[in-house]
Amino acid sequence: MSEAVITETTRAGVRTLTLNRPDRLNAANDALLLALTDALRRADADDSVRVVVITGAGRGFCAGQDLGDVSGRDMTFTEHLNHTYNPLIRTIRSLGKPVISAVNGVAAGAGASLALAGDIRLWAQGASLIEVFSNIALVPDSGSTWFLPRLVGYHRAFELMALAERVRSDDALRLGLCEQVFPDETFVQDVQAYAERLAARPANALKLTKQALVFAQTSTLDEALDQEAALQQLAGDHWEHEEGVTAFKEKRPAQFIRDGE
Ligand code: T3D
Repeated sequence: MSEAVITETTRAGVRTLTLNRPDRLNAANDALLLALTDALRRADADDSVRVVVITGAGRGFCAGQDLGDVSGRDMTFTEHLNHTYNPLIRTIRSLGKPVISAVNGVAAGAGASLALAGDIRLWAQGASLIEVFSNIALVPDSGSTWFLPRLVGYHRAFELMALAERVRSDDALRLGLCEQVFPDETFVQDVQAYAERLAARPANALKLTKQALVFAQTSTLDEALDQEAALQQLAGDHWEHEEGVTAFKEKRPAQFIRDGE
């Protein structure tokens, strides 16, 4: 049996996790979801990994829950979400490294949530996103109700969810659902180049920046200011900060990758 998630790591510290059920547009069964969460946790624990990329094999990114896998399941919907999708989304958000959702094709249902959950969202020209849940009379899950309205506002989110409208890449860029759109033909190379650029940035500072941003999304301004002050101490005490300042004074590019890190 082929692996549900293929793991590859480059020398630059980019770990790519490829959902690998291409004949089902990478629709998620439990094996895939648990393998992906496990792979993310491993990436977090591995000091040689500086950036994580999640993408899909074949023409789809992820078509959401595998609908062939639902009937006869011995879990309720609530139990299933708490067992599979929710730990996955929480792991992405709490991961101490940037996670790129590299959306190579259609992202539907929980696959749309996965596409939105990355810290950076890179799309291929031919990619699309569908909050498809209402087509099968379900509620958007895996974080879609949290991510989407923050990006497009309540009303647009409701419309996209109620009508299960397909959002194509040009609209996704306009609506803020992705940061970059790359040509289909060069997507893999463009994502890799982007990820390597990110991997050369100061890893500790990026980890703390993510922590601060995630915290601030549910905090008051006062709480965010306190959190920034605490995290700035951690950043300022780290060797990366000294290197950044020294490089500035010496008028050379900062070197944020050290041997053995
Ligand atoms: O705990 C819980 O269970 C609740 C959690 C729910 C989370 C969810 O994600 S609910 C939403 C589940 N997903 C869907 O409802 C999406 C269903 N798929 C589609 O609507 C369409 O396939 C797409 C719009 C995504 C793409 O359409 P298209 O025309 O590009 O491709 P296609 O021909 O429909 O699909 C290609 C193959 O993939 C096809 O198989 P075949 O006929 O070639 O053998 C199709 O059946 C299969 N496929 C696509 N999506 C799924 C799937 N098989 C199983 N489950 C899928 N979700």
